[in-house]
Amino acid sequence: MLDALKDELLSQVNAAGDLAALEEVRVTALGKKGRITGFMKELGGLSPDERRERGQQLNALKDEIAAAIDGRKADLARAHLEARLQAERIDVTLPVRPETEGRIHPISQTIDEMVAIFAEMGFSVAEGPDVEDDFHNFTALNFPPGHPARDMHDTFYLPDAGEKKMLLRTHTSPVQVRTMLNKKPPIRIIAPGRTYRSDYDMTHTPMFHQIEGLVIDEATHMGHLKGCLIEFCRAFFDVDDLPLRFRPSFFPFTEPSAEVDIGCSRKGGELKLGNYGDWLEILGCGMVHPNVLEACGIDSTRYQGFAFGMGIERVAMLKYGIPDLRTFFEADLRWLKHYGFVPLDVPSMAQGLTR
Ligand code: 2U9
Repeated sequence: MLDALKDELLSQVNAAGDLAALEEVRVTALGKKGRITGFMKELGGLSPDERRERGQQLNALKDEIAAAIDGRKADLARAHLEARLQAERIDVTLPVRPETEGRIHPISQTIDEMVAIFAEMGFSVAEGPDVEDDFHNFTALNFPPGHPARDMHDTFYLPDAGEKKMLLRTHTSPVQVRTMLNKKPPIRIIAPGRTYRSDYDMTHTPMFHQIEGLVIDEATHMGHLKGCLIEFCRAFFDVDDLPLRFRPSFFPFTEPSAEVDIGCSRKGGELKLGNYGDWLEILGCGMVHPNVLEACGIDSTRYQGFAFGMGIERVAMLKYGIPDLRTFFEADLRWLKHYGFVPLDVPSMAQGLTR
């Protein structure tokens, strides 16, 4: 009779398809009201000899069923793990999903290219705050109080908070002012970054980017300025014999000052860069005004230097054929996919600026 029970329970154990079913079998056989337990309870009514024999049989049966349950439990656990490993398997050799890769904005790429070129010439990158005070943005740069040049910049002033009038920098020049106030010459820095002017039309956005440069040393002269900018423009536009023209100009912070044109041709509505007789304005520059040096704590009888500035959107549009300035800041992913750069295309002088 116990043999029949054993066969029945063992077949139930082997038929249990999951841990819950197996537990049910265990309760039916070995639980408080289980069938084996029931027989155990009947032992008390037997004679001592019968009780010993029947007790040994029941204990053996109990052990065998418990062992079968444990074995089945291990089988189920192994099968469960195997199923998960099959279902959750990942193929690490598959290529990266292309849609997860973003694009580098043309402004960032252009800044990276310029940094690569100037780094090669020994310039460091300097940064400063977007929110500035009147001294660092205007006064130190030789804009006298009430001078019309201050109006030219269409400054965004912040709501009054305290005695100091704060504003959004109208150029990155305050970065150079801060560098001169904090470091002794020789100085050789570029300052790329955001700038702000209250202006919005086809060719102006209220936020735009500039890169400015500053070199201060004891004998830095106009020849260094010209050589530096000629080398920069030829590298940036990738035209070896690109002609440059320096036209006299005026800025409050430089004297003498010049605007720089590069050679081009506009025949047939197409713009080509090179020695074609036509000219295109590209940047401004000059020798740092002695008043600026003195305002920034530098002895103008001992040191002199040059500075330059250019708009990044403008040269990016030129170099990459982007027709409309305003699209730079519309955050249109289709535009970014078209004009953006792949992240691994990192500009460097050794590997090429941008492929
Ligand atoms: C210090 C001293 C001198 C920076 C310079 C220009 C000429 C210039 C414009 C180009 C187009 C700005 O983006 S734009 O509108 N900039 O023409 N910038 S010299 O001169 C400095 C700067 C800082 C202390």
